[in-house]
Amino acid sequence: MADLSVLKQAVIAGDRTAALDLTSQALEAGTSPETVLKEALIAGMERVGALFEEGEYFIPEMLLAARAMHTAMDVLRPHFVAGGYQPVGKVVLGTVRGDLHDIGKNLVGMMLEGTGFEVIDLGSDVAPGRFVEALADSRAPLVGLSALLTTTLPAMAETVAAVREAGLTPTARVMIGGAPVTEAFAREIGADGYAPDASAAVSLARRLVNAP
Ligand code: B1M
Repeated sequence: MADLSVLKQAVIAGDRTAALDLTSQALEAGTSPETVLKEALIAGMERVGALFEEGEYFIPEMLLAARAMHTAMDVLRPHFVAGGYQPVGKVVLGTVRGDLHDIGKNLVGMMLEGTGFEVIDLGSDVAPGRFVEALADSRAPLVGLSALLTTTLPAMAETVAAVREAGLTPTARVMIGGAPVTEAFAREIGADGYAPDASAAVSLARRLVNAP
């Protein structure tokens, strides 16, 4: 198996070229895409978060790390998406208003696509009305909301309320996730479910749309 600590270090250093090469090499050496993702890329971003908290890293370093992670994810994407199960249904996905973090949301989208969902990705900083509009236009039975900041949790609650108030047909189910989100918060704001990570998001999504 490839030495994933070097790839993790490339993400931490924001070295996009090394992240790209080392991800390809790890896959070629037979390391699974899931292992590369968890043990190098996500582990690297966790370290970046810790360095930011410790005052060692600032926004530019976080941005470079995020760019390196995105580049590596582009290499991984086809491996997840190639799974290609039976079409399961549509899901509208986005990061809520005021929140620019999109790496976790993109991962969730990638895994959903890989398990047969058609993902309508609205991006980040998405206003509640935009989610409602996309649900009405697509008639998707499911919407996924991501938030990474404690300060954007109220926007998540607002979005759930907007979806409920819109009285969509079919009634859309709402799933939520992101680092500050909890099961208790999901219950509190009336979401239909919470997933702590991208693979749990897939199981939850399948359950919410009653897929076998
Ligand atoms: Co920001 N940031 N950031 N940041 N950033 C965090 C989140 C923070 C925890 C860092 C820290 O202080 N340790 C902190 C939040 C503190 C808090 O609210 N309690 C923080 C802060 C404070 C900020 C700013 C306010 C900094 C500032 O300006 N002073 C600012 C806010 C900007 C804004 O959004 N308005 C800011 C900016 C940024 C960058 C733009 C520089 C960059 C984002 C780039 C991008 O996404 N394109 C950035 C980054 C990279 C981070 C950290 C380092 C990494 C986030 C990440 O991508 N993690 C982060 C620290 C950390 O998380 N350790 C931090 C990897 C990713 C795979 O995990 O997103 O958790 P995550 O996704 C997981 C699960 O949460 C779950 O599945 C995913 C995969 O397993 N999940 C879902 C996510 N969404 C889901 C949806 C689902 C289900 C599961 O269903 C729909």
